[in-house]
Amino acid sequence: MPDLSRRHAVKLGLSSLAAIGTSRADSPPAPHPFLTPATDFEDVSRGTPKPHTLTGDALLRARLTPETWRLHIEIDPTTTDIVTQKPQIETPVTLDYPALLDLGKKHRVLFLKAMQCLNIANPLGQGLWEGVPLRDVLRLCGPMSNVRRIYFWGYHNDDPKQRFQSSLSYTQVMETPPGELPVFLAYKLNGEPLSLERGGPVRMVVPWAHGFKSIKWLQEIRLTNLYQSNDTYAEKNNDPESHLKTAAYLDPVTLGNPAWVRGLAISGWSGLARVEYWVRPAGPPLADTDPAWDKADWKPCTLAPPPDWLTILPKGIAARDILGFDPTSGQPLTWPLRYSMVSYSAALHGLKPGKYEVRTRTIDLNGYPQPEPRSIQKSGKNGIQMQSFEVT
Ligand SMILES: Nc1nc2c(c(=O)[nH]1)N[C@H]1C(S)=C(S)[C@@H](COP(=O)(O)O)O[C@H]1N2
Ligand SMILES: [Mo]
Repeated sequence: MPDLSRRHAVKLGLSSLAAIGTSRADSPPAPHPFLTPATDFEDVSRGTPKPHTLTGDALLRARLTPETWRLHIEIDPTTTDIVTQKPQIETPVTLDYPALLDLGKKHRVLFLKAMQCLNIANPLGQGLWEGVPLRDVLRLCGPMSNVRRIYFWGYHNDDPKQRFQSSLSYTQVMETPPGELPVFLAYKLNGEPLSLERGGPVRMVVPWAHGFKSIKWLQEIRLTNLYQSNDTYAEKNNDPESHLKTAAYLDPVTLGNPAWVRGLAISGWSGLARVEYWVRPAGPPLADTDPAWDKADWKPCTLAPPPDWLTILPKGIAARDILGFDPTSGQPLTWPLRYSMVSYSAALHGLKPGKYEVRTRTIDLNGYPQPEPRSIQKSGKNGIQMQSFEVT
């Protein structure tokens, strides 16, 4: 297909320029890889020593190998009897790794998700996570009554002070609206067993949430009547019920003629309609109240089309098996995919020599530009990013 232009290629959904044998000067730089290799995720872990640095006997004692891993599900013994009836489950449950994989044969879910920390501006990585919905694991406990919240933590050096825990309401765990995604216990990332560094053997994944709900080295689940969130992050002055924010993250500008603005955007809770950029001559730092914001000339960026799933998905995994994809066509039901990242780009033609700054922002499906409608940074960093560059 020698005479296919980049624009045609985009229309056809061909993401690889190499595949069409062109290298025209006005082709955007290649999009970011869709899946982040497990070892390239930015790591956010606490603890001394960090659980993923344990080896040998210490690792076995910590029960962080597939052979030794156990999950305990019980009633929270500290739960107070606020209401007359005590919380109950029929049986406490201890689950081992083969039993979890066995549940996976019947209930497995696959889901593409960006991992992002509420407190760090840039996303940590994007993976194909695989596991068993938490609701199917909790069913092993038999009938429950008077449970209002589920909280969970991982291995933390057997030191309660190091515990990093999170929680969800009973309803969030047990019910999933159509088109939404269940909380699940992940045992694979990008088709491989979940590495120790990424929280293996088993980690919680909460699709809509920031990273602090996705507890690594998961070992304990407690069912409680207490209704408050008792997340470690809640105690640190964060919004414990925040959802992933729709926001654009900006790479350094690729200089050349044209110059390229590019980066990654997360499609969060409120969806992603488009990404826009704004170029202006470099100046002193722009205050949030500067009148220039009202006159800003925002222009559209182009979103990368869906990648060739056959090429990027791990062997043996079909796109139609992933939540959010059409089971017949194997194409995403929406693009971009919710809770995942998409590459964007825009060509800057004909800029006169000089110093510039560029900003990018998202517009969500309600028409709100970033950082609206919720710009409180303790509910997730979604400030507008800026890069400076010079045209010579
Ligand atoms: N057990 C445990 N789980 C944890 C954490 C932790 O410190 N300990 N940090 C959380 C936070 S705040 C984030 S942002 C994500 C980061 O996931 P990653 O290290 O796989 O990128 O892990 C979450 N899960
Ligand atoms: Mo985080």
